[in-house]
Amino acid sequence: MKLIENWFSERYSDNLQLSFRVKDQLLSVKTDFQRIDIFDTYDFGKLLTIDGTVQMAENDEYIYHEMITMVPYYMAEKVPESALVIGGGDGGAALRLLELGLKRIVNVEIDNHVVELSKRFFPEVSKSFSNSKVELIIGDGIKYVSETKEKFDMIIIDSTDPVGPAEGLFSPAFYKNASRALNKGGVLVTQSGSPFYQPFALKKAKKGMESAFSGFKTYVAFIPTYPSGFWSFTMNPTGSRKLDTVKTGKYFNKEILEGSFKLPTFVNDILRS
Ligand code: AG3
Repeated sequence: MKLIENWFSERYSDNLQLSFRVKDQLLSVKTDFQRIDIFDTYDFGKLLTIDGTVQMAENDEYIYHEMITMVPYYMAEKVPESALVIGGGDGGAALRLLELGLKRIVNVEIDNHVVELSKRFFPEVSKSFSNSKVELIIGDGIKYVSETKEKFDMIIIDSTDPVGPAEGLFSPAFYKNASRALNKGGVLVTQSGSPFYQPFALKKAKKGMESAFSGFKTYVAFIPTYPSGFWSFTMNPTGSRKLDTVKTGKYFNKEILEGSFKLPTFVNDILRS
């Protein structure tokens, strides 16, 4: 008989948290940047958390990773061939970009431990790093975009929440530098948090985007392991290209490409304020 039940909880507010029942805690490490934990959960498979916040679960990572890559891929004015991923140390965004046929991907992750642990515990996701089309740079994405001479068709900011190490990735200065590294007609997209629990994240992303481009576009997805289960992404506005067919993912499809830009009133209100 099992007498002890173990749970990992992410706290959303003082009065609410989401708890995952865990079989085991596989690892806990404090790096120079953050604390990383890996759990083996009953319902979502292996779970990666950073500073107590869920980053990736085996059983629903496809939603986040499809939505942060496939939507912008089809919103670009030309078929994208190159991409810069900032963050994304698990390799999940790079993996989906490879599946879309991109020829060159530069992935700048600040914390080597995220990459190493993902290789160890999430080999199916992080296998992208062994593809020769992917160049992995361990370094500061903020510094990288301010120095690089290279230009990309897509820039994907796959960051943690805008508190702590990722805060600078939501600043107007960062968006300005990043926009300089974007080819004409290209797409820059960032994860912009839970509109319900983190309206400040969405507002910051919107402001940053507006400071560097002529406006912004926000789209949403259902992600069960993230706060409120309802997540937002924000990108620069683009012209459209003619799309003959659109790949169908496990979450993404042709209807989602259009429908995910239709926002509830409370989200429009955040974006207007
Ligand atoms: N990066 C964004 C996760 C943000 C989740 N926030 C939270 N749980 N409070 C995900 C990394 C996947 N490549």
